[in-house]
Amino acid sequence: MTVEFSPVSESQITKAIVDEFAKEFEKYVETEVIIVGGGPSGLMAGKELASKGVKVLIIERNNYLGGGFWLGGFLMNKLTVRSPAESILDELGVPYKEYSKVKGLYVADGPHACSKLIAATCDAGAKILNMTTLDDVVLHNEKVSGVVVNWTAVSALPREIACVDPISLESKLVIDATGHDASVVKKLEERGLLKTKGQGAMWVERSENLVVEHTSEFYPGLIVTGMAVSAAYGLPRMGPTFGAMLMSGKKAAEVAIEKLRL
Ligand code: 48F
Repeated sequence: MTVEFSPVSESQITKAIVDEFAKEFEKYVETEVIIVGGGPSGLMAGKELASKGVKVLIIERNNYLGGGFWLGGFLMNKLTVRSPAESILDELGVPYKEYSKVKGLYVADGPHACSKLIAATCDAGAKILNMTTLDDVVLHNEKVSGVVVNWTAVSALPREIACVDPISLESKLVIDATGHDASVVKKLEERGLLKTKGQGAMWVERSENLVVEHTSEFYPGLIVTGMAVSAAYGLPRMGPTFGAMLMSGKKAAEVAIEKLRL
């Protein structure tokens, strides 16, 4: 096969990237919802919000999106969801099967499920800022009103060789979807504005129901979703099963839409 690609210079490629990045970035410096963390709960929340026309930006410290959703657990890339969360796999077009020995326990391929969720979130219109790490929150009149971020490459360097100030992005709401770390919530705890209970020990059967139930506004302007809910409220952990992450993301989007309407 021979292919004749259209003509271009090196500088034109650079300009295309700079122009388009700058245009989009400028548009998202102020947004309706910022989601910190691009794991299953954050992606699901982003997909739901964007599909309802909400302007949403997902901030992810890694180059790749998906968090723990690429793998089941222990480096084995079969993931599980429990009924009724297979309905979300149906929505995303992820193939799965019921585990022959346990009714209501479904198994799917991690890479397939994760890439479908990422694609659905992007297709819905959520914008992504990856390689970007949360540094702090913007706090106006005791309400979370945005985030302070820096490039992950800068954040990862020792302070003494990387004195680069972070920048702020404003939003009406922030969603903490940073998983076990609950990084956004912790910024408020460091200032004595709230107290987290810390994640409890493993108890999958209770944990999934409780995480969805507790997905809520944890502090004015700040909604928690996914394992950040568990860390914030002191709920048991659940290990490598993801139904509650997807359902919690959906609920976080509902809570956000409700707040945006007020
Ligand atoms: O950890 P993660 O997958 O969180 P989740 O959506 O899902 C948890 C499950 O994967 C699993 C479980 C239950 O099934 O126990 O662990 O709650 O995704 C969190 C994402 O947030 C990013 C991190 O890189 C990951 O992709 N993240 C964490 N801290 C920061 C961050 C930060 N400070 N700034 C930006 N991104």
